[in-house]
Amino acid sequence: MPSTEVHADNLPLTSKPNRTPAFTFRKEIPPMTLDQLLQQYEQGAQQLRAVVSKARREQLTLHPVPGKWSIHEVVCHIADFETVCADRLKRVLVEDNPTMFDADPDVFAAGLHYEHRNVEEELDLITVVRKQMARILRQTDAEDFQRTGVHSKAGPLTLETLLERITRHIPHHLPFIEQKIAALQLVR
Ligand code: NI
Repeated sequence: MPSTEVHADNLPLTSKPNRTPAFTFRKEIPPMTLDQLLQQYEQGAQQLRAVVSKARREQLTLHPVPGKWSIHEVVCHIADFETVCADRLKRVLVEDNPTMFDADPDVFAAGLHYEHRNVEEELDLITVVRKQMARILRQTDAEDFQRTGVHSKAGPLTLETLLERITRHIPHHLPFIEQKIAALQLVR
C-alpha cells in the first residue's frame, strides 16, 4: 500500500558542505552542535516507543486513516531505514566516496513481510542501531562529518547531512502516528 507519506530519502536537504563545527538543523531552529544532533538521533528511538505505546497492541495493525499505513507498518518502515542509513553512515566513514543506493519505502513495505514482523523487535532494533551508531559517531573527528558519499538519486551527501536526515526521519513520522491514534480513539 503506498503510504503517501514523505520518507527519509525524500526529505529536503538543508546542509551545505564545509560548515563546521555548528550544524544547522533547519533554518528556523538555532544551529545545533554535533553533540545535540547525536542526542536527538539517539532519543528518537524512545520518542517513537512512547508514541507507539499510546495505541493498544491490537490497534497497531489497523488502518484508521484510509489509504495510509498502519502504525505497525510505519514502525517496520522506520526499522528498515535505520539499517539502510546506518550502513550508509558506516560506508561514508570508512570508504572513499562510496555509492549509496536509493531505497524505495513502498517496495520495501511490499516485499519484506511487515505483517509477520514483531513491533517490539522492530523498536529494539531501532534503539540498538542508534545506540551503536551514536557510539561510533561520538568518536568521529568533526572534519570527518564532511566526508561524502554519492546517493544514486540525490547525488553527493556529507556524513553530516546523512545524520541530519536520519535524525529527522522519526520526528517526521510521529505526527502521522499521532493522527492514526486520534482516529483510533474515534472508532473505539
Ligand atoms: Ni519514512
